Amino acid sequence: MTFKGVDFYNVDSLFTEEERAVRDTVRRWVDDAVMPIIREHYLERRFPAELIPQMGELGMYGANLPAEYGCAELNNVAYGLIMQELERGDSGLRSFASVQGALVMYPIYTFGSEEQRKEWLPKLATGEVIGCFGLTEPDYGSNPGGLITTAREDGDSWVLNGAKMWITNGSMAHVAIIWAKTGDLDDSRSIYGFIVPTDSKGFTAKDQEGKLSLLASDTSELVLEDVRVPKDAILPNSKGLKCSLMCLTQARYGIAWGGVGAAMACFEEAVSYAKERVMFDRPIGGFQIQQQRIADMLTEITKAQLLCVQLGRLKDRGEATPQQVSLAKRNNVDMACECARETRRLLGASGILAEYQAMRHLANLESVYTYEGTHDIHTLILGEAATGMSAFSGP
Ligand code: TGC
Ligand code: FAD
Repeated sequence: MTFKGVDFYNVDSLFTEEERAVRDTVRRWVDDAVMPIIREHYLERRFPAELIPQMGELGMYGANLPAEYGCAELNNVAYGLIMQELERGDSGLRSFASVQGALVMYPIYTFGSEEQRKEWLPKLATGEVIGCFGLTEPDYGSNPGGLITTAREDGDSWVLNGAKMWITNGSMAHVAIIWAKTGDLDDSRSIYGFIVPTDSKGFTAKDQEGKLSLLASDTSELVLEDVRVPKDAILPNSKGLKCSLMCLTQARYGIAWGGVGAAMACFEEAVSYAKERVMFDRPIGGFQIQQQRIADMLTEITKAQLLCVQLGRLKDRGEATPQQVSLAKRNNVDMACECARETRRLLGASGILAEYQAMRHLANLESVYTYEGTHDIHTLILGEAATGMSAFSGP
């Protein structure tokens, strides 16, 4: 059955014809190619790698980057709608595209040399090359400025040492963007991004075992032991923590849209089940408690949709701030978690089955709540924006 969307406020009328066409193409593809297989992949803990080339053909990787590098050169609203539809299918799919586009292609495009752009972007755009982004370390999650992976110059090479944790696409990737310090470990201004082929000697990736979330996604630990890369592997304009945080802003923007997609999938499931499931001689959708659940979901999804459109328009005008992106990521992922949780509850015992979507989305969204800046970190970012006082470090 084709997904019709949740659109209580005619948000559709805020999109251009091209934006709607992009959304509808991805929507159909998710219905046809993802929905029939995602449950099986999730239960078997496998990312649906067979979809990677199709996503490339449809222009889903780095879709807001220029056509001269093989990208779709869409505006940010159309890009966001792609993320929305992918996450309606599964957060793992949106994660894959987010990492490839916002965390691998964006830094190469923004901080790389022209040679690096020409070498990597076209192959990343088709999915022929898969990338991952290594910022988080075992002891540096919310505070990446403290990272201790090092890159030291040695003749014509850089030599990298360190470990990265929780890396999406880590075991599948052909290339990793590794953030490392080139100078004093106390100085986050010495951080640079490096393009590291994953078949380099000394580079290992190990699957993160025991996950109960994002099962249809590859999450890995990376270890770099004297990994030697040529001098020109450094992204020349990536100096300082700020550059890695700029990448996060791109990914967080897509996640804000993705949250809407996951919430819409849950809402549709809740309404459909509420109409069909009969208890006490009537469909449960006729009971006030279930209607409250549905009304709350509809309200929050509608607010989140409007937030995304305005954020996208601001981003297209070059006016969106990282703090505005934080607000949308924080709100929309939390909102999606609530929708998934309430749908799961509305479904009663059926809600714990993989046959329905709610529990899968709920489990996934618990990761989305944590990655790309935990909900708490975005709270502090907004607190600082509002008060001018940073609560990150103590007195
Ligand atoms: P702070 O002093 O605040 O900032 C350093 C410089 O960076 C600027 N800045 C940003 N610029 C662009 N975008 C952002 N989001 C920015 N945030 C900060 C800032 O203005 C400053 O610039 P300047 O010119 O003054 O030097 O740095 P801090 O060390 O105090 O850290 C701030 C904090 C805590 C907000 C930051 O570290 C943070 O965002 N932490 C959360 C870490 C995080 O989100 N990690 C994500 C890892 S990647 C991931 O999770 C991928 S999931 C993939 C998937 O599957 O989808
Ligand atoms: P911690 O930073 O240890 O936080 C633990 C708790 O303390 C949280 O509740 C947090 O909100 C809270 N906390 C921390 N600091 C403060 C504070 N100042 N005030 C109040 N509370 C605070 N990283 C990558 O680099 N690349 C990836 O591709 C990637 N993919 C991921 C995929 C998955 C499935 C997951 C789960 C994570 C991924 N990450 C990735 C890592 C992710 O970004 C981190 O998990 C996240 O930034 C939080 O770091 P942490 O888990 O170390 O938590």
